[in-house]
Amino acid sequence: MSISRRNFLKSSAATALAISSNSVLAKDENIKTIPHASNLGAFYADVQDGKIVKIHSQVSDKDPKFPGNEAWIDRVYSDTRIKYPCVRKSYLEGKNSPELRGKEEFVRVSWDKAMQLIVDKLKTLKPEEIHNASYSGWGHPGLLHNCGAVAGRFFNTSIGGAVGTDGEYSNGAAGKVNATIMGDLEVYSLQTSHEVILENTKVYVMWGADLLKCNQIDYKIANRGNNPYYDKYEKSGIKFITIDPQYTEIANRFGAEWIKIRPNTDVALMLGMAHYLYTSKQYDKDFIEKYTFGFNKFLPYLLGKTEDKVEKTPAWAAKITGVDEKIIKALADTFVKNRTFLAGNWSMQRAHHGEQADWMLMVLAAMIGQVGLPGGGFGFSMHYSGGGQAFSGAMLPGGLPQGKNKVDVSIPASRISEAILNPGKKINFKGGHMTYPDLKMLYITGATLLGHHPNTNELIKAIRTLDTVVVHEPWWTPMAKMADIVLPSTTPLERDDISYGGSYSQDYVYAMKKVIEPLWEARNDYDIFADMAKMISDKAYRKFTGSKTKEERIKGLYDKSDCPNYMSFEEFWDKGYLYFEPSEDAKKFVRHAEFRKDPVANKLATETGKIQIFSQKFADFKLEDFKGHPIWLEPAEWLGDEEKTKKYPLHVLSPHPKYRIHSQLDNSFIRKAYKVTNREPVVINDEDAKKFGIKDGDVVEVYNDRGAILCGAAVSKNIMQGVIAVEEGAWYDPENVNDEKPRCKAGHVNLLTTSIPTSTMAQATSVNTCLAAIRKVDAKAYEGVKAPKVKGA
Ligand SMILES: Nc1nc2c(c(=O)[nH]1)N[C@H]1C(S)=C(S)[C@@H](COP(=O)(O)OP(=O)(O)OC[C@H]3O[C@@H](n4cnc5c(=O)[nH]c(N)nc54)[C@H](O)[C@@H]3O)O[C@H]1N2
Ligand SMILES: Nc1nc2c(c(=O)[nH]1)N[C@H]1C(S)=C(S)[C@@H](COP(=O)(O)OP(=O)(O)OC[C@H]3O[C@@H](n4cnc5c(=O)[nH]c(N)nc54)[C@H](O)[C@@H]3O)O[C@H]1N2
Ligand SMILES: [Mo]
Repeated sequence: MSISRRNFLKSSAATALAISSNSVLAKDENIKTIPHASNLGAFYADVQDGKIVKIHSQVSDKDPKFPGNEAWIDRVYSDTRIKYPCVRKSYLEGKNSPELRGKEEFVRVSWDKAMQLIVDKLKTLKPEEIHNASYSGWGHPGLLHNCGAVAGRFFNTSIGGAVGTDGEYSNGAAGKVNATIMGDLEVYSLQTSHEVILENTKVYVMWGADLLKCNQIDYKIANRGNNPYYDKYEKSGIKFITIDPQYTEIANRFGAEWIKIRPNTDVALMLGMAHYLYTSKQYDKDFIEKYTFGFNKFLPYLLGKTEDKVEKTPAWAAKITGVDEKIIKALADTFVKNRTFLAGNWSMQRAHHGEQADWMLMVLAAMIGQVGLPGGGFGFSMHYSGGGQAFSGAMLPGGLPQGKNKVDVSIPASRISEAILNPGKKINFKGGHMTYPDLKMLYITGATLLGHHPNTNELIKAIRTLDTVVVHEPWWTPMAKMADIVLPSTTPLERDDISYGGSYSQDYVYAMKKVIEPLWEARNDYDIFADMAKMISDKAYRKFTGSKTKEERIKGLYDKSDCPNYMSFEEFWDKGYLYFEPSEDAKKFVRHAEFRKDPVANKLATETGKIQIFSQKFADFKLEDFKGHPIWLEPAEWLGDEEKTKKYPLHVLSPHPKYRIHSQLDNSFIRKAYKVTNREPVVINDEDAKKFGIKDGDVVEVYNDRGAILCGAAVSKNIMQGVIAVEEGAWYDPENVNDEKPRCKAGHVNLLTTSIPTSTMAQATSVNTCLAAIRKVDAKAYEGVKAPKVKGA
């Protein structure tokens, strides 16, 4: 994933500026001020007597009020730190009893013992029997200690590899479609710059894109550099429209017109608009002819001349989406008559048939005809990692090479539980087939399967059938508690590293210096893997380390970039950062402009070199739920299903958390800013709350056939009726572990979500396709998640 997220990087000239820090340098000579950086931004840590006493932002942080970094102190010294290597009791005694995972006590062991247990187990297994679920990368943005990279390198260099994950949780559906349509994934590509938007855009559509919340953190180092632009957006006179079941904070700030759309029905809305643009002859015929392929194959479907005989009129779309027919037409009129930018989100494709959403948005944009014009067209990453910021063009330090994985089977992200439970089963995937391997071991470094994966009860059932589960973690997360062998990792503040940010601007390189010595018996993932490689063989050790020290690696990464041309490593390491200022040209970047200028010389990397409204490749897959052009398909659970909504009347969304990185920070003081009754809030419309007899601040149970969670009610007018939202990432905390499907005290939403795939093509996750019911309950006060008791500690 880290590679695809960077693939837009094309090196060009860059200027580097060394600017002075605006940080308040500590006056007290007993205090050392040390630069560090994380997904939450770059900062200085003040250290006194070996203890962190204060965190303050670096100059690159354009919104130092964001509380995330401050929480590092809390997190580093948290009671939830894993202090020693631990092994589940039965596993240590050789009885295993996998069904006791998550129910049994842990026993403290020595590092040697813990690592020997793992290495002995690895020697009995084939690489195809090990699932390395260290996917994602949110574990750590450092270029050396990136959790996924070190784990991958260990498996590949020491034992030939392991089974990975195919497709991601972020863009699982889009990731299997967009490149065929546009010749580019689009979701991780450089976006039209803010300057261009401010100068040219008249109508800005936040198609579910939460520009503020989602941009607070970065896949690399956050700079919150979009925030000053939003101050300008506010005063720009741009008309903002938000198409979202929720009225977000940024929509409110921009005074956006709110189109309340039923979740998972965007494709119908887009089809209704397309139909209207076609029949009112307002669509851009010239653009369609010159830049796209297959409109004539899509048209019969739009006009009801294919098997389904349904004309996709605005009236038809109104019934499905809940958006008035007149409004659908008025929106289409507005889009086509003004310079309009469509900012697509990612959560609408994290739903059943999510493949269709991105595809149809691109078709609609093509019909509007502004793709490649300044401030027009579409972008799928304006809400992510500082999308819209100008790219510096600098060649930055790269990452730790992972070596070759000889195992050629990866499990589609939505299918992990099913794969564990059904070894040898054959399924459709990417137009072909795949067969599930016979998994025996689950290995996790820097991710939390039992946090991010849908349908937690199904997952736990699957995990309790495996032979061995290993987790490296700094904290006692719910995933760590479900393991057999738990290794205490250092937090990033306990080791040296290097990284850059933001993901798109790529204008700062940061020294992530060790702030304090590792606490308790915590060790770096890198060193743990190096030691285990040595226990496997001297050759494995040499391959893993490349016969280099960590210091040599960090300096090596720096030296192989543009950085030394501007600052010596020593100066950089001392100062903490190096800045490359993006050029004036970079600030004028317009996505797809080259293609628009000359679609022959700059043809897209697609079947025809044009935008594929129709793809023969996809049509040839001959699948029921994925065709040669975008189509509307009813989701498995939605508000338009009269039967299912009788029992479960509310659509559950699980958006990304405002105050966390997924599950990270749920063990910090930031909880106080948003928890209700110390549990995850469930946002519910005020009329719905009345209907269900719920008041703001009540403890409620949200439940369906898959599971049940306790939440604190947050009654609001900023969510439409029929929809509730529980942010993903609360730490799972079962009431009674011996129940078959224990209720969660903390509000971990994935107990409710479904693991059905988006389609038989992408097999991506569908977490936003979820119905549930709600009721007020009496419940004991909740104290929050605790570390388990460990024998011998
Ligand atoms: N319902 C629902 N579920 C979702 C989503 C949704 O929208 N709704 N979104 C999905 C998406 S897009 C994503 S990207 C995933 C995110 O899923 P994850 O990436 O699994 O989420 P995090 O909670 O950030 O997990 C990172 C873990 O790494 C640990 N960690 C941090 N530093 C280190 C270190 O140095 N070493 C080690 N060993 N561990 C470390 C943290 O403590 C944390 O437990 O969630 C997915 N799940
Ligand atoms: N603060 C913070 N920022 C983050 C993250 C985080 O954990 N914390 N995670 C990062 C990661 S890994 C990712 S993948 C991205 C995720 O980016 P997204 O997936 O785009 O983010 P979400 O918060 O899930 O959803 C954004 C908005 O989409 C709306 N929405 C949900 N369903 C629908 C629908 O069917 N139609 C429409 N039109 N709107 C819908 C929601 O109400 C919400 O307001 O965010 C990144 N940014
Ligand atoms: Mo993500």
